[in-house]
Amino acid sequence: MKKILVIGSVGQIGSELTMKLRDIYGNDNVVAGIRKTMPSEELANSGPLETVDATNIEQLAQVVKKYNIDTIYNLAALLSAVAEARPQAAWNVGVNGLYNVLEVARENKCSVFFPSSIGAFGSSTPLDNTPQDTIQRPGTMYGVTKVTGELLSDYYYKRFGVDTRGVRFPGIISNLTLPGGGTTDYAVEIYYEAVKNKKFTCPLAKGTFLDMMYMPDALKAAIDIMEADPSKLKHRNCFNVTAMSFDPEIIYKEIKKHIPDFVMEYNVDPVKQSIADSWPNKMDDTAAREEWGWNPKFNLEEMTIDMLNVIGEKFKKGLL
Ligand code: AKB
Repeated sequence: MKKILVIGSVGQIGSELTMKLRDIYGNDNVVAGIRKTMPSEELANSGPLETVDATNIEQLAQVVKKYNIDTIYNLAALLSAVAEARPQAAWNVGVNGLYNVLEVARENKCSVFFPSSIGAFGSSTPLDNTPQDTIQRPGTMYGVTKVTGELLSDYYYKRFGVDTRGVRFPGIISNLTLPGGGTTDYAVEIYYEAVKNKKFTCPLAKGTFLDMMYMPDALKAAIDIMEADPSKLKHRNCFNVTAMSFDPEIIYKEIKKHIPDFVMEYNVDPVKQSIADSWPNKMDDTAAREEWGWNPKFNLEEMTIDMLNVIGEKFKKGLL
């Protein structure tokens, strides 16, 4: 049985991924790595919990040795908009943190999952049907950390044989833990505002198309790539994966089908808009489909029904 460490297990993806991994591999085999944010009761009580700051290599190595970890999911990162406000911190967590993870993985023979992003592309990338292998010259610190992470991960595989694998996540939409400081966060916030206030102010302009994915598919991608037959992988770091592409008008109209009096207005955030304009409209994820059977389950219609049900229930119970 795998022995897994999730670094960043209270974040948007980490909080759900840790619980999913515990379901699959057993509670005791999945260590939740936390830093400052308090974990939920469910996370804290269902399995081992350790303080792990990826920028502290001694602490990281100690936890890996203590639990005989063989697989590390490194989810520690600052999202795109916040990384523009704090570029030094974004580099430290995103690159120095990953370097430590790779070094500890090399010494302890661990596999490593690295989440890259649509942010690894830039305005000189072909933005429609963005190929798996293409120009990557991002203009944001977030993108710089992601491209560096992809290269470092490939290097550790080729040079040291560390089993590194990863995907380029699009915007992830979920209903448990809110994202913080991302450019695609609007596609989560719109559901909460539709349920709570029937009104949403969108920070991205009409016509801004971006790749998106519902959390159950994101968890599946992270787990399936780590379970994939290595002999079939021509790429490793990192695979384009997408489930849908829409602009603010399309998601607004989809929600309006269920909440007819929902209204949306625009107040464009220039930082987020310029980031979004440099990202793909839609990626080509053929390599992931061919090399490890990537096949997302949720489209916009299905995701919207599920999001509105879950958030609606929370609202009725006074939990929002
Ligand atoms: C962000 O918007 O920063 C992230 C991402 C697409 O990587 N959600």
